Amino acid sequence: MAKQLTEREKEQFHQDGFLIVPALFNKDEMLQLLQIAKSDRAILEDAYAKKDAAGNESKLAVRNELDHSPYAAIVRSKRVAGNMEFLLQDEVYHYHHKMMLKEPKVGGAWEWHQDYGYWYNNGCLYPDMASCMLAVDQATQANGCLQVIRGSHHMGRIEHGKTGDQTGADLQRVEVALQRLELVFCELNPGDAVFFHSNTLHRSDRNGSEHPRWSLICCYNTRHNDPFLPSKHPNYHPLEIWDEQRVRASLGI
Ligand SMILES: O=C(O)CCC(=O)C(=O)O
Repeated sequence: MAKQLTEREKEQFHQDGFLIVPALFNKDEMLQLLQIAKSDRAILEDAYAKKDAAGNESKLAVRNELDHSPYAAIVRSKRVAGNMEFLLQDEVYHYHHKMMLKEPKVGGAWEWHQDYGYWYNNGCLYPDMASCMLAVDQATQANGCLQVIRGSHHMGRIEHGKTGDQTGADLQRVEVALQRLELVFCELNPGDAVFFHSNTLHRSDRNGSEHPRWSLICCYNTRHNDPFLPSKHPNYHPLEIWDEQRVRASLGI
């Protein structure tokens, strides 16, 4: 049975701007995904680097379309997309998904930002969008796990500017937010997930450890928020949501 989030969890998501869901995918499923991803040449070939403010590079492979891959099956899964509809209270569609490749010792930081800091410029009228980060490797403070500021999505959209190759949030506001709100390190085991609102301030440190930190981030927009500008990410198109059996079959289980 797919894990179905509860009303209480939905309330928590709207209160905090994020929700950590332990074991959204089980050990076998994540082991399969890990093996598939790490031997997937296309990911390595397509991944491109983004420099942080200190010049360290983190790689990511972004997909704007859904193919027949297991990553696409996860994007379509009830556990991710179905729960996302429950949290955002509307039909959702696939905005994009990306494998984040934070390699041992070299993987750079992601600077403080809101995803809506980027997506606003793509003609999305409302911040009614969110992402689900699924831990493929274990994510710890040592290998640069995701950090979020609890409740920061209530601040609304913050000005963003260039920092390294990335777009970062106005640091004066981030500083004050950090004085007033709680900083949370999202340490995750493989298969754990964090759903986070597009206005939630988040970042991650460089990976100074010996351990890789790969994660799959599935990003969704809502049907009522169809962008009014063209961008590299798609407009509304219906998303077929798959049951567990179909998702597991696509993982080869
Ligand atoms: O992978 C990470 O640590 C952060 C990624 C991120 O901030 C994003 O994709 O918006």
